[in-house]
Amino acid sequence: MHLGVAVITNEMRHAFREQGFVVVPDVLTGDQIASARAVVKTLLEKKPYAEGHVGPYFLWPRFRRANHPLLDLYRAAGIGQLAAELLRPGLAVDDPDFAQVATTIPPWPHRPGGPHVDGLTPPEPSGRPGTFSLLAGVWLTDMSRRHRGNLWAWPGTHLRFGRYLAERGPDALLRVDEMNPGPYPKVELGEPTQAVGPAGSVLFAHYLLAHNIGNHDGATGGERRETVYYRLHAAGHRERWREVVTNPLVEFRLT
Ligand SMILES: O=C(O)CCC(=O)C(=O)O
Ligand SMILES: [Fe+2]
Repeated sequence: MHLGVAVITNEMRHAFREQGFVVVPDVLTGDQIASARAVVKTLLEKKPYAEGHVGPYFLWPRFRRANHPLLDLYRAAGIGQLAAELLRPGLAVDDPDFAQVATTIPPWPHRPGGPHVDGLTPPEPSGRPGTFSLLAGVWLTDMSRRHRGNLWAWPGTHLRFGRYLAERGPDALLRVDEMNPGPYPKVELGEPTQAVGPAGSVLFAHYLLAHNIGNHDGATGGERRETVYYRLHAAGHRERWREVVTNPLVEFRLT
């Protein structure tokens, strides 16, 4: 039986720095997966998708109370501590104040035509672009195979996007009209890949990484994809975002 003692290895840190994302298996125990799926079920019962709906369906629960079950999941699974193992020593992760419940109801054959970056449409109320340090995706359903609603990612684009912003200045991030249709800038994308791994894995992705919602080739009435995303800020990120987006590994640990 799996006991939930995942760690970030040097190889994982290397992959994250080079590719812009890494999948850490065995973060959640079987019991944690089951109780998180029950939470998702309850949230979906309160805000259901339409009968016959196929494709992506998202909820954005806010953590108004200290003990929201998805904040409890974040803490019980040690997501913040794991994420901190990717960060420079001494840099902690702020607790998130919302989650995204991302589901995909099959069949959803649509393949993304290109990627996007989060947090720009719209920016934060202050006008600051909604940058964060890294995305944590907690996988509640099996994504060992591709085409099951897996996230699509364009490896290495976090570095090329960083170079683009270093050349133009960080405020180019707010010129969304120069980044259509994504929004994502016209940097070399290369070939996309689908993030794979079993249920209970956690995907960590760099903020600048090109990514998009994946297809789900399951049958009508088949199991929906369920991911709980947390958008994580390293302590002090909002004061340092201009440095971070022009020097994309500045918050991250070397090995
Ligand atoms: O569906 C997914 O896994 C990705 C969703 C996403 O990229 C977003 O909502 O910003
Ligand atoms: Fe996104």
